[in-house]
Amino acid sequence: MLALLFLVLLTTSLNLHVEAQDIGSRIKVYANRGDNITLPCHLEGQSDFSGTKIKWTKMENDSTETNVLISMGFHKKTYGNFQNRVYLLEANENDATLVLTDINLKDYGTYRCEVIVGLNDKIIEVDLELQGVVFPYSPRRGRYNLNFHDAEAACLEQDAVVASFEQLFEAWKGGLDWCNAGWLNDGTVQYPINNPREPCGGARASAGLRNYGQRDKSNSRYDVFCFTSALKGRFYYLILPKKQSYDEAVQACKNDGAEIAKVGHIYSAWKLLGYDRCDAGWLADGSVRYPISRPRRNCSPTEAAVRFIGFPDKKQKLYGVYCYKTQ
Ligand SMILES: *[C@@H]1O[C@H](CO)[C@@H](O)[C@H](O)[C@H]1NC(C)=O
Ligand SMILES: CC(=O)N[C@H]1CO[C@H](CO)[C@@H](O)[C@@H]1O
Repeated sequence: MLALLFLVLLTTSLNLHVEAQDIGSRIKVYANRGDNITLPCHLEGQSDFSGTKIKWTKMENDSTETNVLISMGFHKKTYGNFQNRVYLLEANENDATLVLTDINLKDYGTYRCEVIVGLNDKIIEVDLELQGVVFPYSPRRGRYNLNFHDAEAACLEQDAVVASFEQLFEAWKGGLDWCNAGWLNDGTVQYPINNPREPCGGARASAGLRNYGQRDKSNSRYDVFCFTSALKGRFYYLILPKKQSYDEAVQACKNDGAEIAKVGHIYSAWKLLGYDRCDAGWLADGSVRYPISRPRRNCSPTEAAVRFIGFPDKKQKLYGVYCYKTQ
């Protein structure tokens, strides 16, 4: 209904400065990493766009805008990491739809299509959501050791980015329960609780996200919630005749034409591909984990999860290894 109203406004009041600020009617587009997608922007009732200016921008978390593509008739320019990855579909003369190719994790967010015809300025917003998985992360040196910048680097090293509030909220709705606080990409520190209990914000508190609010990005130290999406390559457990030390594990993957897998890889394979393997294996950060999709005796009996053994002594020859092969 509101969407309809907005279109009516657009078509009947060409002299008004109209902004599509109604969140309820905002367009959402869902994608996986690596996909090519279109971000729709049609302006009904508009006479053709030739000679008009079309400007696509992305809203950043600090509410600034960065340029994606600007088109003035035949002149088109693309910007930053969108360079050579975006173009206008131009399906018809009212179409300002953007094609975005080879989606990556940082493409997540809100895009704004602005069409300027003479003195009129039309804006449509589109949310690009990535299908993926949120996972809590703390490094070898232990819990609550990451300032915001460390947290960004830690997720990147695991083939992930720092999760947004919306991504953590979705993960919480999907059952994520984690009692250590972690950074989100808006600079807040939060944690998701589905089973309220005393050490995690109180047994009587309702289930939800516990929010510590904005924290000092340089001086406050927490864990982090990372987000990753579909894999382009292949994640697998390497079958070997014996258990490995960490260095042997790294070499074994190399010998197989692969690399030792990252924490983001194991979560993505587990969540999005249902990967299940009851063998503890080394990962690139020196942790040992195994992914269980079908809970059973001796293999995470109570829940589907990526089980965490810890960060053992790297010389111990007690584990297998998970590898990742880019295809
Ligand atoms: C996406 O588009 C690019 C360039 O237009 C093309 O080379 C590629 O094959 C497409 N990828 C997919 C997954 O369709
Ligand atoms: C102001 C601010 O918080 N900017 C951050 C937006 O998100 C990117 C990616 O996570 C960070 O690099 C910026 O620091």
